[in-house]
Amino acid sequence: MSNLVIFLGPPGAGKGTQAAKIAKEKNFAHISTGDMLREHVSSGTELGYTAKTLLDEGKLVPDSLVIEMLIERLNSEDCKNGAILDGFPRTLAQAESLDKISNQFKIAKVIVFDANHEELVKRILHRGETSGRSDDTEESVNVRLEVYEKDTAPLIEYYTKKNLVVKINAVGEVDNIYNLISGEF
Ligand code: B4P
Repeated sequence: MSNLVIFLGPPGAGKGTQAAKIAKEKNFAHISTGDMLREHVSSGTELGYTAKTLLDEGKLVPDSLVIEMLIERLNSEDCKNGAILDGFPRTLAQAESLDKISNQFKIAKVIVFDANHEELVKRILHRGETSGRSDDTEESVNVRLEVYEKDTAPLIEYYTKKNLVVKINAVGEVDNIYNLISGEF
């Protein structure tokens, strides 16, 4: 059975930054649902077509589509060693879908990234200056943060009840935060 480590936290908290480093170091697959959706948009698939406007507006892509995409990805060979889920689950329905495949995958830990609102807005708008990401804009950032509070933050309690949560302070030097997370693997 492969281990899954979930990175949970608001947009801009640094989940993607840390997941890329840790996955390489620990030989885990790095699964970013945000990256996967952006790839669908750029390659013009049907899913990408549906996702495009939602991504731009900072809204979530429908659960059924993201769940199907994720489950298919988890069946890849490189997930046998374990995987970091960066940005999934983002809703209760997504979390429950993961529980349903607990015969194949075990959630080892849920790392919760904690960062204040001002820091998140600052990082996202700063990235927007160079990223070309259509959702790194002032209009979208507030929607993304609201969606996080409403749909995703309740998952902290969901996983706390399962005794899986480790909270880390995600404000500070990237390397210091990396050391905190690395110690949890
Ligand atoms: P994501 O791609 O997951 O984007 P994110 O939450 O904004 O980023 P993350 O927290 O990974 O921040 P990062 O490391 O990049 O989602 C984008 C969209 O995809 C969603 O809005 C949604 O529409 C859709 N989507 C994705 N998953 C979905 C799902 N499961 N269901 C439905 N829809 C889904 O860091 C941000 C910036 O901060 C970077 O510029 C980085 O360099 C900087 N940074 C990182 N660490 C730092 C530090 N310690 N100090 C200073 N800056 C730092």
